[in-house]
Amino acid sequence: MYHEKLEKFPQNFLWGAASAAYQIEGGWNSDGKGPSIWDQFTKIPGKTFQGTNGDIAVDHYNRYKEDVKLMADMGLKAYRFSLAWSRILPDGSGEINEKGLAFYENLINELIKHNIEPVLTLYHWDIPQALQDRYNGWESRQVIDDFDNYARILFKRFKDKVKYWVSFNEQNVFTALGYRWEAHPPNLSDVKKMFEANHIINLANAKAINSFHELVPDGLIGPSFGYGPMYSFNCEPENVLATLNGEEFQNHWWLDVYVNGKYPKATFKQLVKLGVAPTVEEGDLQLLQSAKPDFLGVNYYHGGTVRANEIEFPSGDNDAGLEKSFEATDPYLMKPKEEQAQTPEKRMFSNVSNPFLEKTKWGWEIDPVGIRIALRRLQNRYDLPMMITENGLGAFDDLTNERTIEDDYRIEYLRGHIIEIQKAITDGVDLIGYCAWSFTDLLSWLNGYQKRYGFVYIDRDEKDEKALERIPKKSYFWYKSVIATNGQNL
Ligand code: BGP
Repeated sequence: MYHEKLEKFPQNFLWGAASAAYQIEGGWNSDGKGPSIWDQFTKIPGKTFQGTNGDIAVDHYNRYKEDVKLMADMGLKAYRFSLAWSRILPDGSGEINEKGLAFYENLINELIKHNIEPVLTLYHWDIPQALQDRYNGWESRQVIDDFDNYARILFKRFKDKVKYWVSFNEQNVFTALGYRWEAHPPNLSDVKKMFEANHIINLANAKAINSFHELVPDGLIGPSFGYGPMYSFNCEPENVLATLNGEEFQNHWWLDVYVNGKYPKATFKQLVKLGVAPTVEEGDLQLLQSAKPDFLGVNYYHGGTVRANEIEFPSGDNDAGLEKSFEATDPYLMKPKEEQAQTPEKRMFSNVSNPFLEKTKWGWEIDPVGIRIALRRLQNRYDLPMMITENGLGAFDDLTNERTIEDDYRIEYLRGHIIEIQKAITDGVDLIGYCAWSFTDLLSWLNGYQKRYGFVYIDRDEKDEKALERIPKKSYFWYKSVIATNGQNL
């Protein structure tokens, strides 16, 4: 695609930055907050880097005014943050904790006072521990009403102040890490449970979106999906087919449900054969189809490269052979054949490294062009307005003797991605805004405080909170000028 001249960013483009409650707030039991699954999980030895947790995090709960002031001085147009469900409903349902709600109301008022558009995420991974204990959280259909109740409290309270709402953050990531890889709470490795919980989350998402449209007709709501476009390793047709499978299994499996209320057929059939497909009850698909998001939130860090799996399957490998291993004919009653069922993608594709891309210190591919590919593919397939709700570089930062942070590498990363976004806009993509991850440094879920993403340095480390001083980095001043010139000074 050739453009003689790139188009300007739209007027009112939302130049933003993002965060999540558990990663910044601290105050884990302040003012009546109940524990979330993360409060419990991070205390299990060996689960997080050097045993770090969000008990204090970067103390945003007590310092939000200082943080909003830094946003205002930067000229930030939008700030995406999440609410901790257990701050508002310590028990998950029942009595509202007014003090918890007041914290968010004050934060929102402070943002509005400084002309910063709040982008409110309902759920960024921290379900109340009480609901986990009561009925295993997302594994039970009871959670659908409880989540809706929580969401409705917020819709009613903030409908006149908040226009942009995100329902779920990276459902693909928290279900996989929580139910398959034992890396997030609830710390399980059970693929069947992952697909079951995921389906229930889809229903909770749909129900809450319907409530939103009833209660906040002028607002916009959508999920934030962790999207990574799939590339074929090469042009060998088997690999191209595998890439199709990869895109379906890793991405369309969620996005098709959000937008069209349907699971992609090929993947669903595979899961049925393996006995790990979710239980779809009567009425589920109608609910899913009734709740279309108004926009798609896109979290982009990197994509993935795919080729056909070269593993040897048992002789005569085919679906007939596979089916013999099941005891029942009703797909929902089939017993998963362990090894196959725990790795359902094995027959569809395998992930390989991309020789053209460099990686961050944590092994994440750096691929600015991928953000343009992502936006183009999503626009074509779903045709909804989009917002980049996360994108950024995790890096070690050094505090110099002059107490500055010269993070040119972060500027280079962000600049590269923003240029590709501008190209995507010029291509015709409908993009509302861009929220870099993150505004201040914060707790990386599993990587402690040393993996930093912020425009603002927070002077603390794993062992010592120190004074939690806020120090704007070089990238802060760079982004300030990007915003001031609406993307002309990159
Ligand atoms: C996304 C999450 C964010 C954030 C980011 C960086 O998946 O939505 O909450 O953590 O990734 O991840 P990490 O801290 O693991 O580098």
